Parts: sequence; structure tokens; C-alpha cells
Amino acid sequence: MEIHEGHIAIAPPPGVTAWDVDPYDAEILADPVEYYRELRAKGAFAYIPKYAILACGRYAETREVFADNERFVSSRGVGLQDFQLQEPWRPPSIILEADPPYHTKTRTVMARALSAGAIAGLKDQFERAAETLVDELLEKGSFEAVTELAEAFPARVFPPAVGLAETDRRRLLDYAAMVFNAVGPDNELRRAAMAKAADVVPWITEHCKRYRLKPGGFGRAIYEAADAGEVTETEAGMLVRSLLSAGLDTTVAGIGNALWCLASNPKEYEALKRDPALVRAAFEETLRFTSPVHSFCRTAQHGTTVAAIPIPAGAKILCVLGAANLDESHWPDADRFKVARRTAGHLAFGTGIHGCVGQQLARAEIEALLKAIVAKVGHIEFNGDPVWRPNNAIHALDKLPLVFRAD
Ligand code: OVV
Repeated sequence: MEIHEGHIAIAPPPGVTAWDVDPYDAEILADPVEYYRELRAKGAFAYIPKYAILACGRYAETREVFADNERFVSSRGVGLQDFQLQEPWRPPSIILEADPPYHTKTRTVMARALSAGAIAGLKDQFERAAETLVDELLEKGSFEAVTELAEAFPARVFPPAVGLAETDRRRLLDYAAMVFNAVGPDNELRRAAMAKAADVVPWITEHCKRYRLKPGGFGRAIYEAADAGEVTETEAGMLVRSLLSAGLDTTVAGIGNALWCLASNPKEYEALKRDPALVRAAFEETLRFTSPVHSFCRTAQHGTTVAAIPIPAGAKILCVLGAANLDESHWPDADRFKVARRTAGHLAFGTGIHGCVGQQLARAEIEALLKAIVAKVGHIEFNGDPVWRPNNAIHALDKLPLVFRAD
């Protein structure tokens, strides 16, 4: 058995095309649509010699792998590294990187903390914060939408919702950059993100503690499950860490990508202004069209087959959610952004038992923001070229110069 990038190096299974590509190449990460198309064209799976893994990007097989947590486990890590073979950079997440039955327990606690009821109580706060921010940006006219909007909005509303007494936007974003780049190979992106560990990790660990969290937030809701004996105090801290890992950068990406979609498709923005009830659909279409989490891996626990392709035990499978969400055999006019599209079944939040537990929170944030934008902003225009920021798991913008006009 050969080990490569921390996982079992598999041989190409019969019937699978080898493709000499690096899915974590910075240029592909910044502009992935052609790579997505080629991946789908290779078949149900492609073999990637550079990492000795399989990759899938067609809708059906990507969904099948993600939906089957028994054959395709998360406890061995959702990146290239197999946690059975190599020690991960941090203690594994007890929800993302766990399987049932343990996962069922932690997921139940997290799902309750992030329940519809808990989120409904934040709606007014989110809407007020959105109106204030959009007014400020209209006042400025032109602005850099990644820092001043996509980051600014979640940075204002998410830490208070968690109950963080003290917030540090830079450290929270740097930590997320570590978490999401960590699922890739040991490339330049991963190393650059990890270089900040000594400064960022102790801060995160400290702010997951009970006494750092204010009553009424998601953090304390998790610690209440420890009081009830459902999880230990340590596990509660680990679940708060999951909130801080997955709760900020993802919504930053979603908001930036939504603005990019709307600025690139002025007719669709007009449709949204005519019918603001489409705000929710516009966000779902943004998720489908730009897949803020572009890919995660699973590990085949045993030998199995998918689409008649034999998959050996221990194989890492790169599930390219961004490619599945653009699969023309599943989505009519897949390469067009249409706010009125039926987007049910998109894989941007994953699917199955690991499907995004914070998705209602993400929707509540972006809907508050898009509602304020649609109500107040007549036109959204580029004020320079957008620049994408390569990341081993996140597809998001680095720079988005925009103009908001009231008329
Ligand atoms: C979905 C997700 C992404 C990144 C980190 C985590 C979860 C976590 O549980 O730490």
C-alpha cells in the first residue's frame, strides 16, 4: 500500500480515465468552470494521478457519494489527508469529521442551537444591520464589496449571534482560511494559511470557552446541552469551534458571490427589484451557480462500486460540488444565472446527514441583506475587474469593486 499526500494511493480503476490535472492549481481555483466541464466530460469519475485519487463532478454520482455516509465516511477527513494514516493539523471536528453514531449526538446538539426558532429571533437584528450597512454604502457610492460588504455584514451580525463578547474579524477570517485550505494538499495556499496558526489558534480556542460567551447566543445554547448531560464541556467547546470554523467565511463567500452574480446579470437584478419575493430564490441560484464550497472529499470505507466503477477501500474521492451544480444533464441552461430557476436539489450545502447545519442561518443573513439592497439600490455595477481568491475548498472573491446607485 502506497501513501501519497497522507492518503492511500489508489491505482486507476478499470474504465476510469486518468486526467493529468491539479484540481488545487491556483488558476483553476480562481476560474474553475472549464475544469468543471472537463471533469464531467471524463465520465462518472476521473483518476487524478497527481494525488492518486478519484474525482467526480457529475450531478448523479456526486450526490450518490455525498448521500451515502456509510460507504463514504467523513471520519477519515474531508480533505486529501486520511486521518487514519496521518495526524490532522488540529483535533478533528466532532461534527464535520465524524460518522454515526457519534455524529448523530453532536449533530443533534448543533441542529438545536441553530434551529429555525433560534434564527427567527435574529431576523429583526439582521434586517436593521442590513439597512444600516446598505445606507452607508449608498452614501459612499463606490466601494470594495469584499471587505466593505461581504465581510462587513457577517462580521457585524455573526459574532453577536454566537454570543462572542469580543470579536476579531481578522482572526476569525484567518482561522477560516486555515480550516478550508487545510482540506487541500500541502500546497502554497495551505502553507500560507497555516503560517498564521501560532497567532490565530490560541485566540480561537480561548473564545470557544463558556465564560467568553454571552447568554442568549448559539454558543451558550451549545453549552446548555452540556448542562443537560448530552455532551461534555469539552465537546461543547469543540462545537463552538465548529461554529467559528464554518460560520463566517462561508457566508462571506455567499454574499460576495451573490453580488457578483447580480452585477454580472443586470436583467436578473431588475427582475429581483420587480419581485423582491425572489430574494430567496436568487440566493439559492447564487449557491448553485457559484458553489461557495467548491469541493470536499470522502473516503471509501470498503471496496464498492458507483456507476459500475469499482472503488477500492481507502480511496479518497474528491467530490466537486461546483461541477455537479453546473451539470447540464441535470440543470437546463446550467451556465446561466436565473433568479427564477428551480434550484431544489443543488449540492452547495451538501446533502445527507452532513448537509449544512447552518443553512437556515446563512439564508437568514443573506436574505436580510439582499432585501435591503433590493429595496434601496437601483443599480449595481462593477467599478473595476473582480478578482477571485484561490482557496482549496472555498470559491470566493478577493476583490469586488462595485458602485451602488440609488436610482
Ligand atoms: C462544514 C464545516 C466546514 C469547516 C469546518 C467545520 C465544518 C467544523 O466542524 O469545524
